Amino acid sequence: MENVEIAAVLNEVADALEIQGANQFRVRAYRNAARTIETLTRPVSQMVANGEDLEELPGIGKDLSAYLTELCQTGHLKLLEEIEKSVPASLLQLMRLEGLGPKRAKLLNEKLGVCSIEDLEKAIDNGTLEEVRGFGEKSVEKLRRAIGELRRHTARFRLSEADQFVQPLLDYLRAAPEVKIIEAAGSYRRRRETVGDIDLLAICTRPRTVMQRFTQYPEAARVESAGGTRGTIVLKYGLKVDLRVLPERAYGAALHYFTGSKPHNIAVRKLGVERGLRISEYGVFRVGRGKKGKKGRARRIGGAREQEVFGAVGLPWIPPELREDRGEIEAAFEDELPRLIELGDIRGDLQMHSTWSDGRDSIEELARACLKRGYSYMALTDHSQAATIAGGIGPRELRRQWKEIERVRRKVKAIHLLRGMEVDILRDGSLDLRDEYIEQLDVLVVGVHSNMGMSKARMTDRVIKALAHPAVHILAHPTGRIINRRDAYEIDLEAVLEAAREYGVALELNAQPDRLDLSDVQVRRASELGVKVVIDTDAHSLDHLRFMSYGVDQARRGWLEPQHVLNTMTWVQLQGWLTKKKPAVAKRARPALRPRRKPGRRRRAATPR
Ligand code: DGT
Ligand code: CA
Ligand code: CA
Ligand code: ZN
Repeated sequence: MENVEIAAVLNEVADALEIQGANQFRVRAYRNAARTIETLTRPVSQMVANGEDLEELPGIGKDLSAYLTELCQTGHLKLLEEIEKSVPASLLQLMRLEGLGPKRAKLLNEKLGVCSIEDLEKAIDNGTLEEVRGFGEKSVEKLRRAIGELRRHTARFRLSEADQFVQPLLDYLRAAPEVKIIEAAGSYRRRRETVGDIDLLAICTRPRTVMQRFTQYPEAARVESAGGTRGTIVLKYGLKVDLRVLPERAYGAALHYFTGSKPHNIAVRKLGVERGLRISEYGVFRVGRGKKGKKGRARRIGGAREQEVFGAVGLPWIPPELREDRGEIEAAFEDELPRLIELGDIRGDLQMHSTWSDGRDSIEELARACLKRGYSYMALTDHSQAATIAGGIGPRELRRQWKEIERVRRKVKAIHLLRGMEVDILRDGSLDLRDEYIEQLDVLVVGVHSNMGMSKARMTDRVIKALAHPAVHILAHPTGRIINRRDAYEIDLEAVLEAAREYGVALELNAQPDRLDLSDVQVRRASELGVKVVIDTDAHSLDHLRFMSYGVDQARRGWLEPQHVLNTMTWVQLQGWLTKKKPAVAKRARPALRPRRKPGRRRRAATPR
């Protein structure tokens, strides 16, 4: 069992308990445990198999440790089955709707007998939902939207989810000596933010043996089809995987074909036709001229390697991330393909949260982890106080935090630790921190975390007003979308980009795999307009720092080169970029400042107002 599956079961237990009205502490214990498991770098099942002590993990006590062991060994949890007897599964499904927690789901069940999303939809349509206390016109509209979103979104998997399942499967298949080459093509190889299914391609000495191994994969829930060279399984998690075993001479052509995208393939095939070539998943063929209208014989001219496909139509090899027929073929002809950014170009991470707000790890741990990743700088950006659910911190705590930052700076000298904050953009576009504090930050990240339902015009004004503040460096997660869960808020991104350029603000490409905000197309537009992009992990734990690779994948899909990205700068360059903003703020902030204290006299931290 994979960690995400285990975490999902624990969350189900918590949901079910909550619907039953169980003790809040008990509910929270399961949620915390789920979070622990989710962010773990090693498979719990492996720890169980090794007989390791699970109680060493944070938030895992004796009971939970026993449940985890049971789950890993049997794939089931008796406890959940017991609890679920009294809670219909469809009611649990209801809670996947954005904005509908266990309490309200339970209320709907009791008042209207709503047991499923279909029931809820009926209750919305016939107006009975609005009669329930606490469900005004607005929240009903929100639920209607949430149902639409859930329906539209659930068919695809996030790339990070796919990674969790594809990598172990590849390892499993590679362990067979008959497998010479195996790799994943399709949208997975193009690093799309979500994937519909996984397309594996292989070269094997004994296809049947490998196909058998594939269909016997322990994580498969069922086998949809299995032939001599082609099979399809569905993993327990719901992800569908195709495997095709290919002859060596066609491998490159098949890799190109199954990597796609379809529009890219069609464009390349058309180029082939213009040159008297037939390009398919079987190879590249020169079509002989047939006599008297008859089709001539086709002669194979390539197909073993992907380069041969591109080369046949006069193109250089095109990186998979660009293969969307968004101008990559034209650019390749002109020899103007971008020099795409790589993970190794990243020199620091400028958004992360520590235990001071809603992060899980301390500043020192974060600093050491960033150093280990080879970064030369990093910014700590805990939430400001308006973000109450995210443990936002006020000025008094901020001052204490700065002392802690000083301490860590002295201990972890090899990395430049920037004093930052992720400050809320309030409803009216003002910032959730006074200028006298803002002035003392090295990096100011701003973002919208509340009132996301505003009209497009108001939201756009709100964000642009914030960007106009002279100290702002970075706009975090500019559209607010959460993949498979929440649509972007209404905003005129083009206008925001124009403002960002005018005010010299960088736009974030938030690398959290469920955000990836900005999207590939948006990030490309930003760089076209000359707006700097910053790829941040927005890490809430040490483990999240690795999400940088997802940000880089998305940036590559957006044609970004290193010079488009703020955090490829050297420390000296970055310092220059950051401090450009300083003088303007200092001027604004000065009137609010108290008289400078005399050197040598200690003063206590300012109290928040
Ligand atoms: P997905 O799975 O929805 O995330 O997207 P893909 O791109 O992986 O698409 P998929 O799995 O349906 O097919 C894999 C690749 O096979 C696709 O990217 C291009 C190629 N392909 C599939 N159907 C066609 C087609 O009708 N024409 C052409 N030219 N290529 C196709
Ligand atoms: Ca696919
Ligand atoms: Ca497919
Ligand atoms: Zn944020």
